[in-house]
Amino acid sequence: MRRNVLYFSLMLGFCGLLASLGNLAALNLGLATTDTHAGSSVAGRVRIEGQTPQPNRISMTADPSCAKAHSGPAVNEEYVTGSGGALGNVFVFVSEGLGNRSFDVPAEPVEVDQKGCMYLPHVIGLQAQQKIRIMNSDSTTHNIHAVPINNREWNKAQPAGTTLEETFAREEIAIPVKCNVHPWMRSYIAVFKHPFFAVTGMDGHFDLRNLPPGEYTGGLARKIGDHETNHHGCGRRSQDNGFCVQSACPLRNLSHT
Ligand SMILES: [Cu+2]
Repeated sequence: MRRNVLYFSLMLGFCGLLASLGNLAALNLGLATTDTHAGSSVAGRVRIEGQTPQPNRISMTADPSCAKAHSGPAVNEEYVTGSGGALGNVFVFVSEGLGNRSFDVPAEPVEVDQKGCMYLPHVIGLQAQQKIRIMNSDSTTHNIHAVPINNREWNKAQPAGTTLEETFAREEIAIPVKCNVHPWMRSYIAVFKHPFFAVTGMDGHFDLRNLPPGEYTGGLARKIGDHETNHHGCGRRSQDNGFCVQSACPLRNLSHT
């Protein structure tokens, strides 16, 4: 049986980020090469080197119904970390190498819920023209407002228990989403023109599956922390968007057996 093995190879440092985080020690965000999977798959792990930032508490006193939905204090998801410096909520994607191929748009929508006046999940990846279905499981009204640069802006009031659907026409990494009622509510939507993207879990792990054979360049995108003052490798435009995007991480197809 033919076995395509894609091996994730990249240079730490080249695709690492260095950021100063206020009173935190310098933070080095890099990728660790990990798994080699049978089949056309590229996997790895994103982690922070150095001190792990602690999440800040969110005050929801402005809307008691939001606070009531949490059994303990709510915390922001700017940094979602696991053991060993694992960093979640990072987009990993193919940035070059797919040529002029076009890809079907998935029929299934991507879903995001508003629960406890937070977005679940906090970051969302989808393909251009794929539907995003947004629920409101809360007992309060939200106002969901996407603020893109390359796509149409939309801004909709969403009463309790309702669902709405939207799409984005063009690739954009990433689009801030906010709630005009609850200022702490923030989400980020990355729109890709192909299906080869992933969001790291709390363990920092990602898996890009079903890649056709070839050589690819990869990308990383993550939210810049509010207290970060130095963002190596991030383009100006990305910073304007509140995101750090790096698009030159080599993903090499090392073997076909
Ligand atoms: Cu809200």
